Amino acid sequence: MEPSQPKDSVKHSSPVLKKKSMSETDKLKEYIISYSLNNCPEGNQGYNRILLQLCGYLGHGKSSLINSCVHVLQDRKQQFTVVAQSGEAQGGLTMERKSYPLTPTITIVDNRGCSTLNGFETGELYAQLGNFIPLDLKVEWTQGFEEMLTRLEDSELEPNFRDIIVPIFVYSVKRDVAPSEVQEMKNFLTNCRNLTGIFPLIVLTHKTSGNLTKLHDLFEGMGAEEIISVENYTAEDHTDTRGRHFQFLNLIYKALEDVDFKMQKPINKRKEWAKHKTFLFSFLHTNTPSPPFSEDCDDTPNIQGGYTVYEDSFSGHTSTHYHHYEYPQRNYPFQ
Ligand SMILES: Nc1nc2c(ncn2[C@@H]2O[C@H](COP(=O)(O)OP(=O)(O)O)[C@@H](O)[C@H]2O)c(=O)[nH]1
Ligand SMILES: [Mg+2]
Repeated sequence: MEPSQPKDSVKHSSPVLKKKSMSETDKLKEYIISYSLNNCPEGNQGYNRILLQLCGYLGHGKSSLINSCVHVLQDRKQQFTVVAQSGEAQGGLTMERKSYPLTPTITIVDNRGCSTLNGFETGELYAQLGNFIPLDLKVEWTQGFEEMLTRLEDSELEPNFRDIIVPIFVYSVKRDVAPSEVQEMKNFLTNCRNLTGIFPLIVLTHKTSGNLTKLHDLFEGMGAEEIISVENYTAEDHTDTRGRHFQFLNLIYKALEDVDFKMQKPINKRKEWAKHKTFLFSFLHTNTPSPPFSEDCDDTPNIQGGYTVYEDSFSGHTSTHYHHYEYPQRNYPFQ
């Protein structure tokens, strides 16, 4: 039995966000720090942590965003400190899903970022978003991703049903978007949404160093629901201002709104897990640009990707079997 709060428990009450006065910023901070999943309409449904999972290309400001979020939630008297190393060369085949607790309930999660969004490394991101990879575990990808995933499964790791994941896509305004990237990003964002049930929050970094309006419109055109532009606190420039603080508190607040919305209805975790596993194995098997997978999945096995995930309806356990099926021809948005 998963712990759950009674339905008539205290509900979240939203802070007033109309003015950006200091007291409103403080209220927002207080709301975030005291946020508890127990106060969701259906109780916590067995979840006890929210992971803000950062994703995006290399060098766009993910680690700096973590430093900024940590900074705005700490005591005002404390100096800015670098907790997540920014600009570091985390390359090669080592991946680590490094986590930084922000509050008792909320943890922000870094990763090294991808150089493209449709290759091997993206499988790693999808595995993170689907909660297939534990936090803070250094993993060497020697024989390839598929082998690693099998090893994770063999280690009898229980599916992680305790963490609720909010995807956050970080993009720097300084960069020019190539036409090919637009398709790649839209596809990626849609897959993130389907893996987590939440459309990624878009964070535009370096907001004063490029064409913010153009990028804002571009992401809006991709279906983004929340686009937040920020100037990160960095080792070079960490002058506190009220507006700058507000940007990061507002981002976390928006993430909590998404959690509230998702938690309004009962979540069938085992079914979601099986669906995500099918998608992930398909992606890893083909290792080609992946089409957004459908949310309208029924209980019949999905044979589209070469792997089939079977769910035992009695125990809820899943098993994965490999099949030599071809992808059926479908009209994907970008083919
Ligand atoms: N001016 C400015 N510099 C930033 C901002 N975000 C990141 N940086 C700098 O950009 C570089 C890359 O940032 P980093 O956080 O390491 O990117 P990551 O690879 O996505 O984690 C570092 O030198 C940061 O100091 C921002 O919003 N404004
Ligand atoms: Mg980084």
